[in-house]
Amino acid sequence: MMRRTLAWLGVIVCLVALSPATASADNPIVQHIYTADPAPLVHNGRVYLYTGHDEDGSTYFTMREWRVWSSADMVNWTDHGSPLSVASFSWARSDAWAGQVVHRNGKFYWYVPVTNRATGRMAIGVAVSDSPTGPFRDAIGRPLVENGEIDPTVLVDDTGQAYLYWGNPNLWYVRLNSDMISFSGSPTQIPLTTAGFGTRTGNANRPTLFEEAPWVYKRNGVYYNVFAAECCSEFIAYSTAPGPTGPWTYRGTIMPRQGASFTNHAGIVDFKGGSYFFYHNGALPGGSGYTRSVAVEKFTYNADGSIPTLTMTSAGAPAADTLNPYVRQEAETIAWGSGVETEPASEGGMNVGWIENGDWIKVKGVAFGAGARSFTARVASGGSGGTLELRVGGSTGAVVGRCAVPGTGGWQSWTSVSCAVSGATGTQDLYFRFTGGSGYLFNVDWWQFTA
Ligand code: FUB
Repeated sequence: MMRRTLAWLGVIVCLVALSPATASADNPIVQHIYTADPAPLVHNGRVYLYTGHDEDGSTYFTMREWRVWSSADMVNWTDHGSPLSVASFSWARSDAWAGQVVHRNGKFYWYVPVTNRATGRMAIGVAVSDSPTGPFRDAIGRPLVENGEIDPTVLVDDTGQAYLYWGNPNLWYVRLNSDMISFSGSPTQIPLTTAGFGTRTGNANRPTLFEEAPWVYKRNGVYYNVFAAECCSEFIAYSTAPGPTGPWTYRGTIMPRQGASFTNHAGIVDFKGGSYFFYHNGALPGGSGYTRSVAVEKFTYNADGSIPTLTMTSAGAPAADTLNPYVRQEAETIAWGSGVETEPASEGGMNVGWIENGDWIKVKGVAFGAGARSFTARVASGGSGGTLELRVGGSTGAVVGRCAVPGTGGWQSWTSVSCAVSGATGTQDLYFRFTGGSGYLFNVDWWQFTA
């Protein structure tokens, strides 16, 4: 668990938040676990973010499960837990590495690399779900394709033809059938030419910059292949092509080597009128090449379709929308959390837990409008409870409400508590600050204001 290592970061962020001239950090996107290998998907007005999960203290790519997050505004991210793990594939042994989810046929297909127990080689599996948040199940009960290489990405072309690309050290593609769980023809190598993928020096076995992590998509008739370049450290570069199978032309660097992780891994989507670049680094306390965190930057394509050079920031992307406090919001919808963690809730979804005195959560861009009158939260406590403070202006900013939370006899024994609210108007960041005695105080499942 990361709460101890994150405590000091919370103090720093709090101080930054209190400085009127400085925006508080929103990168990395998730603070309570390490995340890696982002794969965003836009669906029905939300962006779903599929990631790996680097285990705490990992000294290799120790990854057992994938995680799902979603957002309607690019700043507040809802934790949907882990709907897919190595254990979901009966034939897999380990290594829940970088994958991607695509939507087709009314279903969500998640392509992932894992190690095949029988062969000891990396293979690509495919899982399927009716929902972007799962649960996902192994779609075919065996590898979709296996050649010891990793990092699948899928493009569904305008023609309806889908392509699965993957590879390290080579770059492969195969034509997927419309069922998305089988393919036609044989895996084919994309020629790694220096014209197509840039020139690497000092490595006779790998003459081009292509290392791994392809992310293939189409925009305005141009096919983009964004990939991790060179090793180690990696930077993010890209190539373009007039068709899905090439010929590719190297276009240069998107994100230079930065950020305390020797790998990087990109995913790009357009959302609510903006373009967003997801990547990972080692920005959290304890962060490294094996304890990574996913972050996001907003960008604008140049007029000729080229992608500008991007720098990692701690500010992250600006809000693409506001958050409505007058509908039920999940407690695990968080812009920044200090000290808290999440777990599956008995009433469905996830809840925030492991709350101790002084912990806090920021929810960004809350549209209170003319003003909130009261607040209700769904809470549980196997201890003696505490106080849920509502603040604006910072985690120790002005108090606009205080809800007493009783012991409820169990950490999943839920009850609703309400309190009056005064001074929450306009659009501003909302802070939940948790106070009480020693030990864990209470859990929170969801909350809602009334106008
Ligand atoms: O996360 C494990 C591996 O590290 C991924 O498959 C690669 O893309 C690199 O990020």
